[in-house]
Amino acid sequence: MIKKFTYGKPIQTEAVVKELTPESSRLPYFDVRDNAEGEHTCSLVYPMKEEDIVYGLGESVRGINKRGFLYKSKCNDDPVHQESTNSLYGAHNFIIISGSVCFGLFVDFPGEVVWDIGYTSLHELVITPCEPDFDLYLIEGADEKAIAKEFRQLTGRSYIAPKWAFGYAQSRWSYMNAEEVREVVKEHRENGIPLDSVVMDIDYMERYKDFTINEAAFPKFAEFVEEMARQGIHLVPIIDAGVKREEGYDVYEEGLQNHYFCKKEDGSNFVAGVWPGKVCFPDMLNDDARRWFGRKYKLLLDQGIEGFWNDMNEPAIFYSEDHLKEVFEELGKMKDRELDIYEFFHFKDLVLGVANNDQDYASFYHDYKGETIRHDRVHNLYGYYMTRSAAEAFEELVPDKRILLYSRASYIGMHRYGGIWTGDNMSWWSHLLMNIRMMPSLNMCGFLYTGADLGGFGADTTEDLVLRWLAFGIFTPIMRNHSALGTRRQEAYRFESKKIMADIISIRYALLPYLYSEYMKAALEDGMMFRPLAFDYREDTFARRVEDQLLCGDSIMLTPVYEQNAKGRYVYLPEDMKLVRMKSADTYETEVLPKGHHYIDIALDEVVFFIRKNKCLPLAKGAQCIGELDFADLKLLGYVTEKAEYDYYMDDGYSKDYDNPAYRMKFEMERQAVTL
Ligand code: MIG
Repeated sequence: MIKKFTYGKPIQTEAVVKELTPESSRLPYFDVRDNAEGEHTCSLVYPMKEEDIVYGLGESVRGINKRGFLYKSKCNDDPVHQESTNSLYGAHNFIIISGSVCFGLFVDFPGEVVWDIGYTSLHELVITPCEPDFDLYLIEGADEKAIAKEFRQLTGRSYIAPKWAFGYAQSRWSYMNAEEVREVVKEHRENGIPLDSVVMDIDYMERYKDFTINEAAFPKFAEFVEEMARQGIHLVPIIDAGVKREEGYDVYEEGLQNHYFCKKEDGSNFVAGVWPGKVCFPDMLNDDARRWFGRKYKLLLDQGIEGFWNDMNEPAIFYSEDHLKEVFEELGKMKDRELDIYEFFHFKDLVLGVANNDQDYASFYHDYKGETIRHDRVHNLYGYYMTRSAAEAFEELVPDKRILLYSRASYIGMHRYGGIWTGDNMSWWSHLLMNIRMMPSLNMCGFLYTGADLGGFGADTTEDLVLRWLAFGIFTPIMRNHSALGTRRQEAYRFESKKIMADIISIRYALLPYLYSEYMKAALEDGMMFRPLAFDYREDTFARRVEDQLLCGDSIMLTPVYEQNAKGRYVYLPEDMKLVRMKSADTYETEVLPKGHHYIDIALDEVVFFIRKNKCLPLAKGAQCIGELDFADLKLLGYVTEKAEYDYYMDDGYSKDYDNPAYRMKFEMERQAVTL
């Protein structure tokens, strides 16, 4: 049951797809506390009981249980984020409180929301949207899964990626030219490392101009796209939010003429510095500008491209033209003076504060639904509407085909238009753990097509980290190895253990019929592919405490290793389960283990997961790319004491008639006798 409560006059976000009449009664469970006089904001206060767990907040730091920290919903580009970072790239204002009572709460507000979840006071949850105008949706249901499902029905069906986009993707900032891309593909193929796509970072463009191609580096682009396609490879170019300010560049000129760019108070275009140099930001919130920008993707679609990633759309701002001027003036005044230490710190803050500056976010405007709205008030919608711009254009340009699309910034509602990768992580073990813990909360918020940069983006990775991260990444819908400019190369073939990497990656392909089927069912039935243990084993006290194991789909439980030099790990089994230890796509051992605590050895060259009781999953033979995977040659792997049934979903991976019953099949497994 969903109840809507409206405070003040909220700006519409279009996160919600159902119309509800706001309640006239008071919001239950919470106290509404007015904050300091004159501020006109209020906080929602909930007294947490000892046993309450708070799930949710999508893309954010820390645990599956979000208690004990302060989070801010504010799309933020922080490539060296860590445990103490309050905001990441997405803003996902949905939580489920689970304890003596169980309910969900969605705060639909496009500006900053502060979530103090037992930070100021251990047992108090205090939610503060930075303006007094917002919609609240309170969701009650039988359990966490039912609540999450209702929420997803409220916000609409999740984006569905094409099947090929479930293959392994290799990325790097940047592969500089066609030769380098060919080399990457060749190395994968020669070393038997499966691969479905190569991701093109900003250097494929001509001086970082959206919808251009650097002809010198990628001559005859359409032919190159085709050459790759013949090898089973999709190229996935990046699109940045900012449009280079350059006379004669058609995208800029058109935007200028039609007033499609975000403007300052005086009506002139807001100018920021990002990769292309000086840029203007298309007003993605404006219907006309959005339609215009979306249609630009056609240039690449026409050359055979079938997938994109949208970057820098928080939007990230290295500096603004105006603010930079001010900073230089301040610095000028300091130049020949002897600075005391505090003045020196001021100097440092000035310089470091140039990027993603709050003052800048409050200095440009959108033309949204006929109103002029200052950016900071709708900040969290920008990446959402950029991705929507592309998705709506695809719907119009290629209505019968799924196009791969994922974004860096996001807000709930964007999940209908594209997936997200979780932005710039680091090659840190703690970020592997963060990736694991984030999967359920992302799924809860509708982001099913998602994953982190495997191996870590920033900093030099290590071989064992890549192995362990791949061993987890084979389960996440986006399975992309990506790393930053200047860091150690981390393509699988660069390492001594490339044979092991090939085997681990090939396990992804063996499991793909299961993983794709589970993903599709989650998308079509508003379910969660990744769940905390406690969502399925509600009454189990230990399951409620587990922070580093996940249910993945209906049949299996994951117990990834995320610590360096670990030879294995402690695992909690909430019921008897069957351990599966895979060494490659077709080599595995199994063993039934009783409910309880175990220490499980897991070597660097293995993938371990557990099959739940009376569950099974289809297993394919490996392949070098999805196109070569034989979906007709499956075998069932199960743990059956009585009977197991598997609901299999399989389609061609391109078309959109998702609800066609021909895509559904039931597999049954009786006490180890296999019937297909
Ligand atoms: O300021 O395009 O998150 O994946 O490699 C960095 C270069 C811009 C940030 C993205 C990252 C990408 C990088 N981009």
